[in-house]
Amino acid sequence: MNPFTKLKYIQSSKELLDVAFARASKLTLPKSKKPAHVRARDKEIAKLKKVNDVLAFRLEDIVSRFPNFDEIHPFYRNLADTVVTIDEIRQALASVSSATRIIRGIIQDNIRKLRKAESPSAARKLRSAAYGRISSVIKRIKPRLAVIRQAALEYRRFPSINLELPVIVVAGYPNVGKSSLVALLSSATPEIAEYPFTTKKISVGHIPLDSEEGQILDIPGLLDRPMAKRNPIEQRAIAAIQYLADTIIFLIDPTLNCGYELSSQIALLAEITSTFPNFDIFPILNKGDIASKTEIMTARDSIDRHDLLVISTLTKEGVKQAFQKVVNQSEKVQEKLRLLQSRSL
Ligand SMILES: Nc1nc2c(ncn2[C@@H]2O[C@H](COP(=O)(O)OP(=O)(O)OP(=O)(O)O)[C@@H](O)[C@H]2O)c(=O)[nH]1
Ligand SMILES: [Mg+2]
Repeated sequence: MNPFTKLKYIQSSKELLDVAFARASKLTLPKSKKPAHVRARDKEIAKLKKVNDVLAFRLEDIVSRFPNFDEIHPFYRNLADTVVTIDEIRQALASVSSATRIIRGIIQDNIRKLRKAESPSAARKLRSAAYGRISSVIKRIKPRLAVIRQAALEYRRFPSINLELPVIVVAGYPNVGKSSLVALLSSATPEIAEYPFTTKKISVGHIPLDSEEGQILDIPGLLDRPMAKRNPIEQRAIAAIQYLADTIIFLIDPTLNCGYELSSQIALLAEITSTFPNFDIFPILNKGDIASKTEIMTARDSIDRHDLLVISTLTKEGVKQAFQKVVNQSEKVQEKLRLLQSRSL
């Protein structure tokens, strides 16, 4: 499950300061017969305490809602790293923590001085000097907060994947029909379009599997290139394969309709197979409605698999049967299903 669901909307540095100062300025103290300068001191001290309560609480809350990156599932750690690198987010969170401590120090320092203020104007001046210093501390962490805000926004939207249920990942070159297949088989509603790299994020669809439940993952398209050259979007696809897949449907478009050569798609298949040698990988030919016999034959010959199934997500032909075959033949999927069934007995 997504370890980032506790993250909330994070305020900008300006919003934080505005709220803290506004709360402080609304404070009213009970009437007292103390001398004017003592009343002024009390009031300015109360304001500073309020600013401290609001800022320290909110800043600590931001930091505490992030999980420990060392303890989360490696899939989510890798996924997070593709948005904002974990080093960067850690440094940003550390800056926020140290800003909280600095603000506390400023406030304590000024409260001490305020206790000795001898006139209302001296008290006001001290309080306003503290506001100035606090503002500059918060402004200094503005870029760090911006990084944290962006991360929180995206991390929260990560798919929630239940690793106790079987996971079937649909991989392949861009534009071969991965999202179309996932949409056809499951509850997911991924975007489908005639251009490559439509899918930029992983989405999960739920699907009934032999009276249990399975998950089918739509992932971004991959190009045939070395791992080090892969962009963050492709890295998400790799993370899903590496850490989540019980089995992989490798979709191939033998028609060139996707805009990529068959040979490149096959090279990618070979690369995925050699990178993940213990994985079940099922190549399937899509776009059977427009593929010629020669194209299908050439694809089967090139992979040296003459039983390679042909489907069409457009006409739905062969889709259900191919999927069932994958489920039946995948050892890891069957293992998880057996475990689920034995538990529900
Ligand atoms: N003729 C035909 N077109 C298909 C079939 N499956 C998908 N398409 C079309 O191929 C294009 C790409 O489909 P998507 O499902 O978005 O492909 P994708 O692999 O998810 O693409 P990316 O997310 O960009 O990697 C769309 O225009 C689909 O309508 C099929 O079986 N037959
Ligand atoms: Mg897609």
